[in-house]
Amino acid sequence: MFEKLYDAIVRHGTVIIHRHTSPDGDALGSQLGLAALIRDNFPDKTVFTVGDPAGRYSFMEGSGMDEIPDSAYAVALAVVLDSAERGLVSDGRYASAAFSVRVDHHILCDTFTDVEIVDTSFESCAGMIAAFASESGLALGKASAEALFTGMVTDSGRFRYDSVGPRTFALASFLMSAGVDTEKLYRNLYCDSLENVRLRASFAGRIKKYGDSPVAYIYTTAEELRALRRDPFSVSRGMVGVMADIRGIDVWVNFTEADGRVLCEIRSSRFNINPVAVKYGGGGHKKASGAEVPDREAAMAMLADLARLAAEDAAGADPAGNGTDDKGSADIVTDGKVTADNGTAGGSAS
Ligand SMILES: [Mn+2]
Repeated sequence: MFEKLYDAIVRHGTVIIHRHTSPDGDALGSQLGLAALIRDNFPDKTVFTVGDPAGRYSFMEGSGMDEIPDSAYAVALAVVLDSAERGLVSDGRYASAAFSVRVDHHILCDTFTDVEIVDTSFESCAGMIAAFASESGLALGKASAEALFTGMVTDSGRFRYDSVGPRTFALASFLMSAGVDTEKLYRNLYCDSLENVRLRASFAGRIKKYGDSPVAYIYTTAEELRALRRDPFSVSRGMVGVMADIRGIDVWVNFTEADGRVLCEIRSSRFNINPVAVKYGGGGHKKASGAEVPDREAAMAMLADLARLAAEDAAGADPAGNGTDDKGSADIVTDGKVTADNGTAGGSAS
């Protein structure tokens, strides 16, 4: 499925690699992994990686981005990775490249490059680049393998999510045989500041159960948020995980009052909670979605909807609705057609 990417790389002397803004482990992993892969296999090519800073993933080798002039795009191939929509791409100059290819694993909702390689059955974009390396018979170096492995392990929730299958482990095995130092990687990925651990502990103490339902929540008022001296996003997204992995809790929501609204981060270990997020104007994934509601009353109404959904779905045979769209096979689109958007709004996890 990657012939067009391979051909495009062969045909261009300069390759500029983009990914989404505020990069996560997969955005950077696929970007740095592909850059190293091209450098290793096509030493005569000039490869640039561009975008906003790597943030907490700055420990990754080569994560300092390149500054390049606009003129570099005139004869270049731009590769856009892990980005579902054009507005999410860091550095919009990819659009001025001589040719462009996108590789992504999100539900197709926008087409904006000359060649689009989108396959939602992959757990990560890095996994797609690993498959590209494997299918194309490219030599895989340690730097490339470590970056790609970082993307796979982070976007798969440490190989736990539904999207993980035999292919995930086959590709992880392929990467590990190039010498991935997992001990060093996990030390960088899975460690937190004492301050954050204390904050999580205080949030754990505030978990509430919604009646007799398997729904839990934490509600942080605007006043409480001010006292924490944290930005709303880091509390909303950063603290939702304290409610994960609790026996008897299948759905959980972290509510955070900010700027006159209530941010809602919704998660489930079993059910497709996405329709509830969509009902409240948000979106995201089946088991991880987000929304914003006007007030506490609306937040409580959302909990009632989630409790109802959990009760109904638990009675059904297919709790997560896995029989349908999640296992989509390869969508390779080369023209301008856009398929239906299943909802990536709402600022939820990617
Ligand atoms: Mn991704």
